[in-house]
Amino acid sequence: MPTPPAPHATPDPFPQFAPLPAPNVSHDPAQQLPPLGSNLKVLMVWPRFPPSFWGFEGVLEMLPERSVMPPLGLITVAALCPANWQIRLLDRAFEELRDEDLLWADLVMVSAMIAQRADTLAILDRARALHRRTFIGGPWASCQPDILLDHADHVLIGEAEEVFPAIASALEQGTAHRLYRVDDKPDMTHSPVPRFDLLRMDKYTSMSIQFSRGCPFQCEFCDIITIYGRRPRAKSPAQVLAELDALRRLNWHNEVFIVDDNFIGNQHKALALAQELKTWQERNGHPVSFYTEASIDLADKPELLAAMVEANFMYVFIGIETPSAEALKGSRKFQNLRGNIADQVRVIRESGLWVLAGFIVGFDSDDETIFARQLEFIHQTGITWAMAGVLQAPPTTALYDRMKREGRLIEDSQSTTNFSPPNFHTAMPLLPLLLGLAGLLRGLYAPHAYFSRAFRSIDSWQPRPSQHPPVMGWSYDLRALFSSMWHQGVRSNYRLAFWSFLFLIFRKWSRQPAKFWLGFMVLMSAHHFINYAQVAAAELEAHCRTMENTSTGPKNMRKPAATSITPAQSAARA
Ligand code: B12
Ligand code: SF4
Repeated sequence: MPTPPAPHATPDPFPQFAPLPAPNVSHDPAQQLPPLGSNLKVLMVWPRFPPSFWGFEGVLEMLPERSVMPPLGLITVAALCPANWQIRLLDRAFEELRDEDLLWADLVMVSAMIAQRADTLAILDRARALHRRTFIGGPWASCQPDILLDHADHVLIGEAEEVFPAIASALEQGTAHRLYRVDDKPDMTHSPVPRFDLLRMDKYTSMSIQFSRGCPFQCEFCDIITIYGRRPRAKSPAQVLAELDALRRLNWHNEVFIVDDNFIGNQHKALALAQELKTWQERNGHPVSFYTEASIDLADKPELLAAMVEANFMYVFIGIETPSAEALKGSRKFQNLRGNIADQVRVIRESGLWVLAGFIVGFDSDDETIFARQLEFIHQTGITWAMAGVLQAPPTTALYDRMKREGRLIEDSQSTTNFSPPNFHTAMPLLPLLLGLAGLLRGLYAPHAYFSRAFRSIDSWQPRPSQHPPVMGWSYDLRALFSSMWHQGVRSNYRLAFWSFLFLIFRKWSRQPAKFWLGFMVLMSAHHFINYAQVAAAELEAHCRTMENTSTGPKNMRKPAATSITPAQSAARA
């Protein structure tokens, strides 16, 4: 067992900000557990994810890092803990959890999203079997606390900033409750600098910071607005710069993901921050590059776009969802109906931000032509990293409530990802829906389709001189290049496409550092997208075969009509 780190003397978690107002927190008074005493030993555990497009597992195979991002929720809560608590953080992406680790701790704290369900329950159950006290919070706890109350001693619904200091002393004194529900959304100008020092920084390809929470829009399937609210709240630029300074002190000089639900939710605050970030970058020699998430109306804000580019944002994730106006209307994603999406993507790219996007099939108005329409749209816009999946109705959302009202909700669904059968009875029968999605994935990630989009999107991307890719050093870069040549150029089944694209990068972009960097990143990520799409498609098809073979398949099961996309059609399109 490794020696646990010495107790960390955390400074006052709110060093430079005003005192907190009293929070509106309610709790279940029914049961209290014994005191834990002071000087607690706390083990914070971030559960393992199943593989997904988001995990970039195929890229991590070729790099020394083990995960794409750290658990920002846990290190934020760590900064709210009393200074005399001794905290260890264990990330299950690359660390085993041993009984000794659990036995060391007085309190095991877990954060999770629904996608981490399996590992989360396993961790909580193991801790309980070893008589350890457990506390869970995060997005899953915020939307399905009842499930978690059966496995954890304490559950927090909502955000921790304004309440955790009081909960911590209640844990010490034995007055803590089992369930806390925080109704007020905290003022983020009181958020502490997260405890980045608890992280094994060399294990991550990017760091995360958060500027704002919440989103002003009202998409029916979205739980951001039910968990974090529709009124965007933000930290002050000074707080964000303090977090970046903390990362600098820890020698971080790679990408930083600003994990906001919608970075431009409050465009004035986003602009003010971007301007401050530009000055910070210039003062510090552009040590990091940024990426974030934003709504499509970013295209209509030239001043904000320019400021983001000057601050060294490189790319942006946008929830495009579907080319179907009917589906956008039906799901109340009105902001995507105000312009021509293909043009908006072009504007953003030509303004200096490369675009990646999310796509969804399975809306009530979708018929079996949707797969071909999605493929066509994504091909035309050249969106290379297209995160396509099936619609789910996350608990707490308006869609969840509607499905319940309409008697379509599958209450005991175990679906955790956008490739699991939806947790409601879809309007399109399940079989063509899942097979259509499988065909769409195969079409999108056929090697030639992927590299064709990659080339067109990078070619039309117009980075500015202010954009500086992160500098990792020659030895890191060479190691990545050789590893990629070995895994992709020698061992993969798309070798030819790999070598053609590699030569293209050197021939076309070797004098343009930003394009050269992105070209290489997109090349390496091909290993993830191409392989994972095949795995996901095969799993969907296997699932469909099982459904066909069982007489008790879901009630909306029907064989696909000829209009659904087949792997052969999608390959031909590519
Ligand atoms: C970064 C991120 C990711 C990263 C995760 C990597 C990482 N290490 O974090 C990546 C890109 C991999 C990812 C993937 C996915 N994600 Co994600 N992601 C986010 C995002 C944008 C930011 C997370 C974050 O850092 N937040 C900042 C911290 C500070 O906020 P927080 O975690 O909520 O923490 C606060 C409280 O919850 C509480 N708290 C948190 N933990 C704990 C623990 C204890 C003990 C206590 C007391 C309190 C507490 O205190 C904190 C401070 O107030 C969130 C959106 C969001 N606003 O959070 C979505 C979000 C978490 N993701 C979500 C989803 C759905 C996914 C995907 C399934 C998407 C998909 N379509 O495939 C995938 C899953 C991948 C898989 N393998 O299956 C949902 C989760 C919904 C849910 N109810 O579980 C969210 C909320 C966004 C959304 N609605 O779409 N995601
Ligand atoms: S724009 Fe994105 S974050 Fe905002 S409500 Fe819609 S899906 Fe949710």
